[in-house]
Amino acid sequence: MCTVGWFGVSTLVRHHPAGGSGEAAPAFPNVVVPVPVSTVAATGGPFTLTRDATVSTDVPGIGDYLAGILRVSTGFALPVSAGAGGTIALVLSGAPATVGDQGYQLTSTHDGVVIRAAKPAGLFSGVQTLLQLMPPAAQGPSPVSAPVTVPAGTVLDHPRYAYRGAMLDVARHFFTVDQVKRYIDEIAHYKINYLHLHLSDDQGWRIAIDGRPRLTDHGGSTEVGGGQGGFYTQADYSAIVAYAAARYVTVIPEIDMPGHTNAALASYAELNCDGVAPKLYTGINVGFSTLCTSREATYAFIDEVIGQLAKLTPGPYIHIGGDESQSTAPEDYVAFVERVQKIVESHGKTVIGWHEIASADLLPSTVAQYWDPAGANADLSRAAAKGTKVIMSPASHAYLDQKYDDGTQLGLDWAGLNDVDHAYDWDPATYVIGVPASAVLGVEASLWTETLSSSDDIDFMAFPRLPAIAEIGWSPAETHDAKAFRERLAAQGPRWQVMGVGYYKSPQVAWPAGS
Ligand code: TNX
Repeated sequence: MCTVGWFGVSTLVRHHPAGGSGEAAPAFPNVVVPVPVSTVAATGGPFTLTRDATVSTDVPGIGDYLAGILRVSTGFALPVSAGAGGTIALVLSGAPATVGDQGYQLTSTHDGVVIRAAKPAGLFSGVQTLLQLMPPAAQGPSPVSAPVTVPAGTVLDHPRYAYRGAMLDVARHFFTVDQVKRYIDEIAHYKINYLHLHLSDDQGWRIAIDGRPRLTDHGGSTEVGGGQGGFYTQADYSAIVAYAAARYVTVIPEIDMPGHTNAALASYAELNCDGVAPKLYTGINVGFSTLCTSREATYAFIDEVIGQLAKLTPGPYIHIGGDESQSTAPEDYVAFVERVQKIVESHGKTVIGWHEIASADLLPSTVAQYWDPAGANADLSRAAAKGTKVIMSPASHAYLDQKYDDGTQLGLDWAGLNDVDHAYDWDPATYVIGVPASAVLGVEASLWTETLSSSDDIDFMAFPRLPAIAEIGWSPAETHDAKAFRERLAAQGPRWQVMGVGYYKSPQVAWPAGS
């Protein structure tokens, strides 16, 4: 049987001699996104999953996750046991030191697959690679008769950046817990390890805060276009956090302030300098709202909100927004950011804010998230020189809400059109003048939802660009190659097809027939 028969990507059929054995090993297939640090093909494979296969694991949840997917697609029992010795073995020892905390080593032979890592997060990433090395149907919703194979070889892999995020705006349009879980599953396939939830904006407040019922009853009651909105109870939110954690994704809650706050201002009059609550807002213009930065009531409110969010957040970060505060005087803005940083710190969390916060004196731990396509920002480079870490989300490349081309029905285009080649065509280490490679914590793909209201809309805008940003965040700079990336991406098409993930069939990619 042909070991790489399903791949259908031209470069995969190249063969090269295997060192010394005299037997030819097939080239390792170029199908994994993000591309691993190194892949070496071996002879004697492939591994074929059979009815009597077992999974052994040092981390029960990861074994169950993998077996759960493969049971659905094969109908095999795939019992999961603790320890070693399974046909597929997930082992927390013996990995080379280079894998670090998030990497892994995957070895596949005729007899089985072993994934080794130092930490569970690494094992989970190895499992994603394993799934992508199997035929697409292995991730499908019903049993298939075709064999599930894995090419023989070794993958050694670890991320370029520790932080690889995806942001979902649940404020402009509300998305249910199940819709967010669906997106978590989708991003986890590409080794994204942070989900940033934009929980409040002018058009809606989406998280219940004890003692502040109007935030959700009133502030959560609408969305862009005037729909009914919605919000998460704290139990809902905890369910999202737990679901994400089981996929090694850490949730970062964002409460955007002092601008982008009309929903809060409409809910509590005391947050307004004139003491008058504005009407709810369902348009898409920005820059008109601000919390009253001179009122103590504002800081009491923020302390309550951040305090409760901190308790719901096992991860280190709370995002305070800070973007486009065009209705806040610059000196008030600076004082506000400096004070809110301390509130977040007092609740034991680290601040992330959009890069405008760099006009303030930042705490050493505070992280700035860069969004401007311009690639230069004096405040940010000054902060970076003093040690501020930066997450890169330049809108022209990493904003998944921007249109692919002139004909794209969904999305906005203020940062320019952004087809997949363009989404992939940048380097976080050199993007912002004055922000050196050493200051870059990672990357984030942002999905704003002014024009998006369903999971189909999310899928269409996120795929295939989210994998482009994921690869920029994970893979070594030396592997960056647009043509090779397009080939890997093409191999994802059939996968999305079987998983029911609708995607934009960018003409830049030679999608296999039928995907
Ligand atoms: C800019 S850049 C925003 C969002 C919008 C988005 C639409 C930044 C941090 N904020 O408020 O939703 O553009 O593309």
